[in-house]
Amino acid sequence: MSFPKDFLWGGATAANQCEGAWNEGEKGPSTSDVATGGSKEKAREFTRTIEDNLYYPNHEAVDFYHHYKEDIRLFAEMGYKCYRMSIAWTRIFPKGNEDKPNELGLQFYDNVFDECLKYGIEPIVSLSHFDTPLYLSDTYNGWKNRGLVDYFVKYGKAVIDRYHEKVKYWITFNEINSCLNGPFYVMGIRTEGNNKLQDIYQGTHHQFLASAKIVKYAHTTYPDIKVGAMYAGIFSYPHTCHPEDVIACQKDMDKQLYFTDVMCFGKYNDKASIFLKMNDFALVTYPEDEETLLNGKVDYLAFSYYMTLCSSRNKNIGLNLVGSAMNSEENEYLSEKTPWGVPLDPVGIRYALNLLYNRYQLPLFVVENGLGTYDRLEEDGSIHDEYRIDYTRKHIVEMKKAITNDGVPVIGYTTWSSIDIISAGTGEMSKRYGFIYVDKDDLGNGTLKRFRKDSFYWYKKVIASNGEYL
Ligand code: P53
Repeated sequence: MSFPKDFLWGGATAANQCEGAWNEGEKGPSTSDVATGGSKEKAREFTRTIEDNLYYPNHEAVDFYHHYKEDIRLFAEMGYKCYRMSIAWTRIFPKGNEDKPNELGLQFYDNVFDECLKYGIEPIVSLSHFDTPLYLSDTYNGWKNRGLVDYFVKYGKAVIDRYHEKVKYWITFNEINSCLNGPFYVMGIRTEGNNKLQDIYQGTHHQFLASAKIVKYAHTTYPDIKVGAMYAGIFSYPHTCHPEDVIACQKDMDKQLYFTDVMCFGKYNDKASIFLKMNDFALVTYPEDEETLLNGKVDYLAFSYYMTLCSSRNKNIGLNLVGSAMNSEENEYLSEKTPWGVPLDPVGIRYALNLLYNRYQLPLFVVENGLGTYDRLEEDGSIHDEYRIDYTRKHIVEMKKAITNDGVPVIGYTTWSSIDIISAGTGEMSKRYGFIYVDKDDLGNGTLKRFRKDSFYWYKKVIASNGEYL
């Protein structure tokens, strides 16, 4: 048994982490433009304004904005069937609330999509990936304000109207549950202390509405379009078979899956409602919200997979701001960790696929999976990243079992990332995920020249054989 014939192999990036050109083409600043450089020891800071003496790695990133032709040519050389990317809201509506979209921004993505389609690469597009317009954050405290629903829907309609013939698969919000670890970065909400969780849940209520309205619009206007939700891959095992550890694990998972529950089921089911009540979160909702949610159920569920965690009755797991596990118990059966402390667990992707399918019965799309680590550029321009090949191979093997042995429908697989980009968690370049190396360091120095890693040639064979060669 093997992968479906039309399986979508490819790679992924996000606008804020690869495009650069943060103030070109009339683009406005977003939350990621006020994120400073950090490291695994030091979290990134989010400044109020852009300060002259600070380094903001996303401003130039790897300059995909000026290199997209070269980069997409390399993706095509790898044989990509699809390329997952995001549109920067602030290229289309620089402040987020303008009357008319910015034609320069629209033209840029037309160029990118045309370049992809020229090679038969299907674009998979997220509307929001950690880049709320800074103006909306400053003026309304971001998604905490219900006003953002209409602004986002307007933006979503504008790009779907423009690109519906070029883009079939859409994702409304990247990693809907990642708001829990970074409300400002993810949803433009500045919040601290007692109100923090309340604000986050209120903000996501608004995101659910915006997503549902876009789903409904897409379905009624362009029946071929598929709109997905996306889950930040937090998958936990019970640390022991102590019954209370097993319950703690279920609770930890429910807490993360709360967000996709609403988007996939189209309502706050009993689990979600009880969760809100138990935590004393009082959401401000309008009577019509119920119908809005019900009419905007997503068509598929995309997710990222990097690791598994372990829950126990003593701790509450989560993710920390640098993108590694927080409060997880150690898993004694997993021996390897990345230098950033991410435990490697290829079997976990099979677990994840089964878990999500059992809960939602929706087609799944693995839109992020990859190894973030140090690479060395050799003098002859080669990069021998056999560790990345090994990592990816093992994950694909397990994904294949989920498809062929367990009967989980999977639309496709996109590695994180296609090309080296700025790390979301730390702002580093040296935490490299790409199959294409970019000559740039953590301080922003480098030629931006691109080099094919060994994994590039390996992945090309995997795609060409539809996952038979691994
Ligand atoms: P970085 C944390 C945990 C899991 C996924 O992360 C996460 C995060 C965010 O820190 O986000 C996704 O770059 C995200 C990407 C991000 C990627 O994981 O922190 O969708 O934007 O780059 C990897 O190592």
